[in-house]
Amino acid sequence: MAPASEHQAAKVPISSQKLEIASGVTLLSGALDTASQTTLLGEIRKISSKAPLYTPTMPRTGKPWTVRMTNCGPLGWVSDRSGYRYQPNHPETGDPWPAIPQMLLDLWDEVTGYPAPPECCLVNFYADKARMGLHRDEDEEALDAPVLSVSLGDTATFRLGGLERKGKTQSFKLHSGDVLLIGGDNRLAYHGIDRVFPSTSTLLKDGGRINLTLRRVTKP
Ligand code: MD6
Ligand code: FE
Repeated sequence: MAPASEHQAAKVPISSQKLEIASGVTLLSGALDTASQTTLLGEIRKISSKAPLYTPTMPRTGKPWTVRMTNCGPLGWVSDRSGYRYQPNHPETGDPWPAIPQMLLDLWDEVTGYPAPPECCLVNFYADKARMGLHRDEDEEALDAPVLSVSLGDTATFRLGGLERKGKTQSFKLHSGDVLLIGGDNRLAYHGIDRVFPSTSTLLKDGGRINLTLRRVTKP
């Protein structure tokens, strides 16, 4: 066993297949191998048993999202009639969010090199018809940190636009085990999920897709 003071190699083996989609937007295709995906899924199941997935509602209209959500980390991102915000407690149980699994903290360090850990890991669950409209991740103060996303389960079409809502967009698929980084010039780019393709992965026993987004919220 290595002494605790010695540098420890990240426990998550990541592949070197890097695709630069746009400035500051990098797709690490197939970054997590099947074993890591299974381990991570087990961690997410533990999180959702303590902090159950719930159906958030849209600001103002109160319309339900098609995606169900939960969080881990000191701060969770929530959406309800009064708006979007980060808060330390689950909106339904009132409990603090569970901790971010160590393997995700290691992945963040390895992939982002950011000098402080993520404070939020938003867990999005997509059943068959769920989708996510074009949006920007803009509720964080630490906009110098990228957002790191991990996809598990069924394949989805990710749409990436630019800094203006009406600008040109491109789309590409996200597969189970893919890691996507959005930062730099495009940290505030519009993006969303057009659709999920059922039965394209066997990772989730009952199908569907999980996406995790790790964010640094406050300035370190
Ligand atoms: C999703 N992802 O993949 C939704 N945001 O289901 C996001 O909204 C996202 O993948 C910021 C950075 C990367 C992302
Ligand atoms: Fe996003």
